[in-house]
Amino acid sequence: MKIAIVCYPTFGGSGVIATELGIALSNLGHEIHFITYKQPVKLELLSHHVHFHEVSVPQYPLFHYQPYELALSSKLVNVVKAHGIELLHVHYAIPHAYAGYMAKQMLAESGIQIPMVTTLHGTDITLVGNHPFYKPAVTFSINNSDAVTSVSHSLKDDTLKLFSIVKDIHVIPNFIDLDKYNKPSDQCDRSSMALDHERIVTHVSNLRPVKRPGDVIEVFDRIQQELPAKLIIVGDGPEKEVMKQRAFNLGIRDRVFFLGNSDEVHKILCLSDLFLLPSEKESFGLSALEAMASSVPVVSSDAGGLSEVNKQGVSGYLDAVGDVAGMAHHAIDILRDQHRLDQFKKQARNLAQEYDIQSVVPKYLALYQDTLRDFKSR
Ligand code: GMT
Repeated sequence: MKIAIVCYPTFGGSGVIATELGIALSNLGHEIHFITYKQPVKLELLSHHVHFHEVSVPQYPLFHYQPYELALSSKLVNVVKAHGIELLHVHYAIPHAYAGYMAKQMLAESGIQIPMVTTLHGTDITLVGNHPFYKPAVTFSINNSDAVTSVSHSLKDDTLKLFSIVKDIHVIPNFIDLDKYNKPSDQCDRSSMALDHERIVTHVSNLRPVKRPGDVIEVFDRIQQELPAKLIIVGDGPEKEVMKQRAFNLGIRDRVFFLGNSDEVHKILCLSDLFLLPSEKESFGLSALEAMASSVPVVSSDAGGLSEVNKQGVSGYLDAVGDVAGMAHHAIDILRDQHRLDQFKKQARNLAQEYDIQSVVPKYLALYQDTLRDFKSR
């Protein structure tokens, strides 16, 4: 199959999933064309099965806002025509589903009919897409997709609650390449980050307010009052300086390491003992799954789809959004006793196996095949 994938090329989960999906499909012999404004961070190797088409938006002084959707839909038209693409898969509704719909209309004028699958990832529904300025366009482009998927049941429910959706939404959960995350912890060099007797707590995100990064510092502060520990923060974003200041004010700045963005998160998780994810909203929580796959238990909020991934008392614990005392209590409970920590580590890895890339990618393939068949029979 020749498939065009539209995504954000950044460190965000939607871009990671889109890229890993494309690579997995190409390994199965499909021809994949990534269309976005920069080469996706996880796309290291281009091969004859994997292509990248850059969307450029020429600057023009008249435009206060540069029209990315226009450039993207034109690029889609050109790539579909030049490479005989059979299906579009757009990740993140805004503005990808809208641009995809426009491309379909333009292609139809040239007698080319092509189906579009839209995958909803989270903030395109719960945070941004729900804004009245965007809502009609998001509703329209979801309803006019040929198939729609969401990464969790919770996100599907939110989509149906927040928008007037007439389309079926298929839940296909996010996935993980378990082999990449299976390094035994005794093979990870912890000594660069902590002393032997210290626990390592980790948080990975885009450090936006929706992740409640301030709670990460608050929870860690309570943990380190009870047991020796270090905190590693991976990622970059608008709350980073606030976090540093908070850590400084609490007198724990020397115990908190900000590593910035990294495409080697698996190496950092390998040396971690606990993962914190206290988000306000989280449709799935791919970073929590990455932690679990690395045998790292998760203490998270119970927002959105997190309870579908992190199981209470098995892979870690979930507390109400903002309940930093509860999260700290649960974190200490896991970290205090080595036997208990080992048990949680094992259980976290076992649960992550439900989301193995090998079992989830075929679900997308089956959906593509059904969508193409229905589309052709119309
Ligand atoms: O979390 C973010 O702000 C990034 C965002 C994205 O689009 O990359 O993440 C969303 O999609 C991920 C992949 O499906 C999910 O794992 C995240 O839970 C979801 N984020 C939110 O819902 C806040």
